[in-house]
Amino acid sequence: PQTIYLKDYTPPAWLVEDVHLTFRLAPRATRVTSRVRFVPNPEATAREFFLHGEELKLISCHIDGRSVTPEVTPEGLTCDVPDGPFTWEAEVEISPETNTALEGLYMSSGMYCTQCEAESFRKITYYPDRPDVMAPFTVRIESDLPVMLSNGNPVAQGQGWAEWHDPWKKPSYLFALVAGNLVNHPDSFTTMSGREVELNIWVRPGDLHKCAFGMEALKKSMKWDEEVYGREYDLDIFNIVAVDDFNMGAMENKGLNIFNSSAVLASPETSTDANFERIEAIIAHEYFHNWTGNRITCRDWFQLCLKEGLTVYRDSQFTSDMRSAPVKRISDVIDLRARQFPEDQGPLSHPVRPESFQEINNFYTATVYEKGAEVIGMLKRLVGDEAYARALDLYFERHDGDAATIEDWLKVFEDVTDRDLTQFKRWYSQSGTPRLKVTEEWTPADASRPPSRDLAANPEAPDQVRGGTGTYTLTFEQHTPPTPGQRDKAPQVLPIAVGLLTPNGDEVVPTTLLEMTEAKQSFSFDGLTRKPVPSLLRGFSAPVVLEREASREERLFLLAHDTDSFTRWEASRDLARASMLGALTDPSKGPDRTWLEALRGVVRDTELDPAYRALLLALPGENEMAQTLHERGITPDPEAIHSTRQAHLQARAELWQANLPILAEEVAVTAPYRPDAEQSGKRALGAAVLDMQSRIDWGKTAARQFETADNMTQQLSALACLIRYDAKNSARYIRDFYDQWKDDRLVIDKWFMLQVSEATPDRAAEAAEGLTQHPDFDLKNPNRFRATLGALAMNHAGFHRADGAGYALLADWLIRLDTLNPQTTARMCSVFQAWRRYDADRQALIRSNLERIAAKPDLSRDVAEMVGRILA
Ligand code: B3K
Ligand code: ZN
Repeated sequence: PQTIYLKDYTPPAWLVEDVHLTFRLAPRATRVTSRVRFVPNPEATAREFFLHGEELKLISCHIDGRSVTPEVTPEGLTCDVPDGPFTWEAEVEISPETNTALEGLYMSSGMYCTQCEAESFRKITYYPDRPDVMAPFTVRIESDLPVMLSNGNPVAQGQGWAEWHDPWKKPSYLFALVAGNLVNHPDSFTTMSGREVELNIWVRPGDLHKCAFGMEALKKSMKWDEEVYGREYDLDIFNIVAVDDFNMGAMENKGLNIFNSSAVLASPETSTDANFERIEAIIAHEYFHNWTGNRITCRDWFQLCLKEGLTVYRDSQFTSDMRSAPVKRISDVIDLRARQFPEDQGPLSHPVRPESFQEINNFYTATVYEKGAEVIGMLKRLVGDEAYARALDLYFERHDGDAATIEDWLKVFEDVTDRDLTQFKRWYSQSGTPRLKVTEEWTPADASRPPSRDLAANPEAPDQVRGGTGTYTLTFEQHTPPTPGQRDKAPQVLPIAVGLLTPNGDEVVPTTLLEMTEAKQSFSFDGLTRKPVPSLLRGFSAPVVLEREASREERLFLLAHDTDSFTRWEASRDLARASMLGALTDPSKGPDRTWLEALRGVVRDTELDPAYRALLLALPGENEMAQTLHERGITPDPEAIHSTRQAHLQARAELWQANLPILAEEVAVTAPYRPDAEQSGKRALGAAVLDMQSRIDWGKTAARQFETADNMTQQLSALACLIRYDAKNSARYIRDFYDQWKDDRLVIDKWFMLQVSEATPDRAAEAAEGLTQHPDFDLKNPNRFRATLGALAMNHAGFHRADGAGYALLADWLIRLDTLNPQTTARMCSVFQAWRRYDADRQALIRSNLERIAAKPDLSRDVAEMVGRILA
């Protein structure tokens, strides 16, 4: 397979002035005719005429009305063309019904839909399928189906046809078409300049009652983007469609967002609080793309983070504003560590802006998305909120209608702030997670020196530090281990937010941003009377691994007193990690009781947000512990991690036994179900309490909750506890749940997933294998596949079972799926990325399974690239 390099970018030879498409829909023989007006690109160096096209049956083609015979290859076609502007017309035939890859035009439960990003428009017709070719589209759809949608505004419709026109020029990856027997949940939105926009969520008839929440989320997103970024919507209509078979969450096609039904449909009875929050965030994310992605798109796919990093950053700001900012930040860091850190520290590590690829779909990664968003957060921290706002205004003004680059993006910040961002740009080109070592030094009060004026003059400074002459110095050393293709790393710009606390808990130095640019750098604080306690990397101000072994006393102090909610949570996390590490390295050691006592105090503090307390309670997961051990040069033993973690949870439940009823009562929700932050937080804490109670009463309380819950959040958390702690009856509850929900695909996905993710390590592979034999298992549906085989990989100890049963089962199914759906298969291969963490026996087992996948005849380019990189 061919490798594409960023450095080889050349501008397109031909630009497109406008596009007319006609679709005559038929399941196995859809005819697509295109009429495209090409003009020479004055900026191009070559004139070669090449159109992408894959898996197309070419019926005819014409240039300026004359029939031509192009040279066709599996990748596209070339043709002799005039020197000046001309009109290209082509007719092709495609087969949506047999398209199981879910890329291009395909069918899902009787409806037609499309997915073109990144490079699948070429499976619909011949076209320059690259994001720097932008054009207005007019689309005519012909079919018997009642609803026919495309991008832009509706122009006209009649019996059996509909026409759409999108006046905004766009790249082909934003093209979309939907046709089906659909019903809509309608609404409207009046934009800041007073324009009325029609809004619709289109679903299959049985799903109409699951649209209201998504619609509210859409309206909130539209309003928020006006208020916070000054961005107004720009068409008369905005459509969202829910599709059951979809490779990812959703897609931001201009004016016609297509969603995995799991990312838009919700009702209290069938969706959890986490589902609601995710739906709100994805709807916002896709909507925000209208400006960051669609109006300003990417010059080429190497610039993917330009739209994805920024849009993730924007949707996280939105969620922080709609819900709780500290809770959102902590959840994002948990996610970053779970998904991005292992990626950045393993064989798949790549820069936020990759420099080469074989299959671009393999680069829709946590690094491009989540680290890409972290980079924007750092930039904002460094320049300040006000300069960030001005830079964004300039970005929208300067680049509206452009296919832009990271250079363009950074330039607006340089122009607005006069900063030189050359070094900062390393965040885009250098892969790997920086390690940050910290040492501290305290120079006590020196009587011969006059007291520090700054602090003495500061009326906010606590009394006991006034007049001090002591100096506290923090020395940081940054180091990024080598990553594939990048041996030597240069120092990065690290914004390090620190606060200093006095031993009685007052903040003597409020949050201050230190700007580290050297490999080793010191920062001093003077005018102090006593050695302060540092609160480091507040808000997780840079995506690094902090290497500092603080004492247990210091961590306990921060857990009790830190004024920054992130570092306070981090102290609790560090204590949990230290306790588990202690038990793992010395089996005679049990859980750290002092920590558990201290944590109990904080968790009982009713002044604190229940959602935040739930986060304080959550122990690092088994995968995170494996990663932590690996970072410390210890080979993780999955079984030992599992049993140690369980022992911790058990000890805590027993220790806190007397407090559980009171906690449960405190978080009980009596008001009607609402999926908002307040109620969800209480239910999250409630679920943690229920887990502890279930360890003690063997599922008695959980059974009651399972029977009486009026919402999926509580029904599912109860079922999880019953599977975990009531081995005798769990089969019955699992059956009851199935009987209750067998007609709801999204709930049955949960049912599949829970049985695998909650299975004991010795049973997980069998549970997954058994479910693949269930009549409702559907290899072609990515949600169901992930719910079954993806869930196995999430069951850390089950997946890594020493006999290799987990690896073999997953590899078997990946080999089967590759023939049908390369993209989902390739994505799932990443569960093997951390294989070198483990012992030699497990490594050998994983290697042989990866080699088995690699040896599959006709292996897709997607999977070949992934397995090749993982094994390299
Ligand atoms: N832009 C799409 C992702 C497309 C993935 C293609 N393999 C969804 C999003 O990020 O909003
Ligand atoms: Zn996106």
